Amino acid sequence: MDKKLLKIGLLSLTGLFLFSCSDDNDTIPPKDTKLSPYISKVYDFLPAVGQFTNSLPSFTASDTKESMLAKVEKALIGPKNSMVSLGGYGGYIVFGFDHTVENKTGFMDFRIKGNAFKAASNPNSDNTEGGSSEPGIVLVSYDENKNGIPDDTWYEIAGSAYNSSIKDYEITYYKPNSNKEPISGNQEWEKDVEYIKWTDNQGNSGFKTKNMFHNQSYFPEWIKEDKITFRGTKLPNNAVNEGTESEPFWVSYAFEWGYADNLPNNENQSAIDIDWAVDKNGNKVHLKGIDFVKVYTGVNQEAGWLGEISTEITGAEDLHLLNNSIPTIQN
Ligand SMILES: [Ca+2]
Ligand SMILES: [Ca+2]
Ligand SMILES: [Ca+2]
Repeated sequence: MDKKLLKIGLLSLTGLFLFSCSDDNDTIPPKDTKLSPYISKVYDFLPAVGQFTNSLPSFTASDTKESMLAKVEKALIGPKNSMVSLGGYGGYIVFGFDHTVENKTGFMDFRIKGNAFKAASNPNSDNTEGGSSEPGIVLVSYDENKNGIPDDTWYEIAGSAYNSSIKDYEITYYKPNSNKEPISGNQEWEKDVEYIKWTDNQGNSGFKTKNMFHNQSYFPEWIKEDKITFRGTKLPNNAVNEGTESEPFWVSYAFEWGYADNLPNNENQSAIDIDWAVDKNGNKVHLKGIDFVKVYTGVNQEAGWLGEISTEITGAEDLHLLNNSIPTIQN
């Protein structure tokens, strides 16, 4: 027999053997039921006013809410590390997994990845934990009605700053008039200090400044309405000028635990325990697992020329599917 034919014969025999083998073994899951430990779908995205709004992801004149959502999905689905920015206070994203993330008692369950980092160059030697933290508040939801969409009850993850936060905060941003003459500020970088008007329900109001580093519109351009309102819990300001008035050195400090884009992705306390969830009255709830996650920027503050505190998201992961066992923090 021709050697080549023999080889084909053996291969097809092997194929038959493997086929019959896997046929008899139902513990090997078919490929299409393999679960992803990462974000599988993005349901909603609306950044607030910010210097990276309309640029992470980038808006073009033909874009709509749907096409912007598709760009966010392209950036975040799977084990990638592309980045989207939620802009200033209230800007949000809603995403989900292709399975229910289990709440394992005593363990962290999932992690939302961001670009927070720690830096040693803090001029204030009493504070070694400085760096860039832009905490986002996390909400979780279980698909109670099993319809695959996030129309169920949301529960807030009560992180370490929950008790020092303002509940039921509300802020409205007014769409800027692109023909308005910019009002430059005292600092060279302050291109327009009366750029975007805002008011909140605590009696505060002001303008968000446009800086010289980012020239696109800071108001989400696919929104046709002349104002947008965001509601939620507001965290205390976390950025401090550790320099001087003339030589500012802004440090945005991390909260201890329980937020997105707050601590570096490789730190255990950047992970979330579903058992930290509370209902709208602040009472602890016990969820067996969660299908959907919402994150919104939790701080309404500008850090000088660094711009607003804006939560960035680079992905999310189910720690259990990744066999990453992180004991929870007792609280
Ligand atoms: Ca847990
Ligand atoms: Ca549902
Ligand atoms: Ca960030």
